[in-house]
Amino acid sequence: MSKGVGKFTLAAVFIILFAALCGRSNGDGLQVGFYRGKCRFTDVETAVAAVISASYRRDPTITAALLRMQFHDCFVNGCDASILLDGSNSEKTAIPNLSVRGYEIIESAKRVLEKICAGVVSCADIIVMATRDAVSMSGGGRYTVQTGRKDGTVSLASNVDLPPPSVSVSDSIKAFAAKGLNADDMVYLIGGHTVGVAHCSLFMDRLYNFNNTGKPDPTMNATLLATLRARCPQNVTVDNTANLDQNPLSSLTVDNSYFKQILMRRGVLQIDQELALDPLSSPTVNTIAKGSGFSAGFAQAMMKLGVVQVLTGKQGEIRRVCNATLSS
Ligand code: HEM
Ligand SMILES: *[C@@H]1O[C@H](CO)[C@@H](O)[C@H](O)[C@H]1NC(C)=O
Ligand SMILES: *[C@@H]1O[C@H](CO)[C@@H](O)[C@H](O)[C@H]1NC(C)=O
Ligand SMILES: *[C@@H]1O[C@H](CO)[C@@H](O)[C@H](O)[C@H]1NC(C)=O
Ligand SMILES: CC(=O)N[C@H]1CO[C@H](CO)[C@@H](O)[C@@H]1O
Repeated sequence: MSKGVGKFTLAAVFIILFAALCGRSNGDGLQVGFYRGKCRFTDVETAVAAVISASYRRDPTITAALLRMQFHDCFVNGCDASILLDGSNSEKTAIPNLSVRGYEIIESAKRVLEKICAGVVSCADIIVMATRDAVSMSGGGRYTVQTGRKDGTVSLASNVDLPPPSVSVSDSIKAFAAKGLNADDMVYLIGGHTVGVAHCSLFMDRLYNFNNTGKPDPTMNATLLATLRARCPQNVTVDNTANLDQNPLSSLTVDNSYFKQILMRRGVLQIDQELALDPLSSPTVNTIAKGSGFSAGFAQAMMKLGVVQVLTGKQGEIRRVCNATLSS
């Protein structure tokens, strides 16, 4: 009995020590409505929504940009806006960042807030609020987000270890598990590929020379193969893009259509197709494609993504502009 308690206490001490050493938690210190009453008479979430709504009306592809931004920010060093920092060797400069877009949208929301209540709202929270707003404007349902994140001060290209498009489902599950996200969370989150595009260079191998066979990926739908080959010819200097959700009526909508497409072997990236084929993920893919639970499941997974290794309380800082730390 006492031995059991001793073990438990020891385990608790280790967990606390570990958390203290890392200095980062998954969500402790965050709350819904953290900014209520903290920005004069302005409601912070309404102010962010106004900026995002105006941007969205000009360009509905911002939803894809913001989703990818939140994924990259939260996956690399936690949701601390480190992806926004400029610098000769910052995360932005790493190869997978080459095509992350939307920095200007976050910066303009920040400018609006700084004018009303300077030094109050973190860039890390703006990313999460802005993404939530864009998802709801794109038909994905509105979810509640917790706020109270602080901005990080470190951004290193060498910290960027995002999974490549050829990642296997089992390795991807491991990468998400390392962030406290389970296999179902992963499937829902990669469902973010229901909007947005990928460059030909990231799936060319599947069209012409899969796994050095000199042939296309046998798992790709023949109709899709022809379409994508036309869009991505060999030996050209331009790097075109193709929609990740190959249902043309739904490529700007956050819904379960991506999952229906991958069941028809119409996944664009290797990981997209593997999700539907691998027994580790295919049951969840089937459930999402055939049911009505995508919005709720995606929302829940986005909330979990938004609390990965956040800085709160006395940790971190509130930047004045999102591309630079206070001391730079
Ligand atoms: C194993 C995990 C993942 C891999 C390997 C992966 C890979 C990729 C790749 C290669 C692209 C194309 C980039 C380009 O051509 O410039 C892309 C785009 C995108 N990804 Fe993912 N991704 C993953 C997970 C996620 C997650 C979790 C989300 C969000 C919840 C997400 C959202 C997006 C979006 C929205 C785009 C389109 C961006 C745009 O149109 O600007 N991805 N992803
Ligand atoms: C690629 O080829 C290697 C051996 O040439 C094989 O072991 C591997 O399973 C192949 N991968 C895929 C995804 O087909
Ligand atoms: C493209 O270039 C490669 C050499 O880089 C060559 O082997 C191949 O035949 C070319 N393909 C076409 C379609 O021109
Ligand atoms: C391939 O895609 C077409 C639509 O373009 C679809 O009708 C067909 O069922 C798909 N094939 C498979 C094997 O799912
Ligand atoms: C959008 C963005 O900031 N992209 C950067 C990614 O990294 C390269 C350097 O490798 C920069 O030139 C880009 O500006």
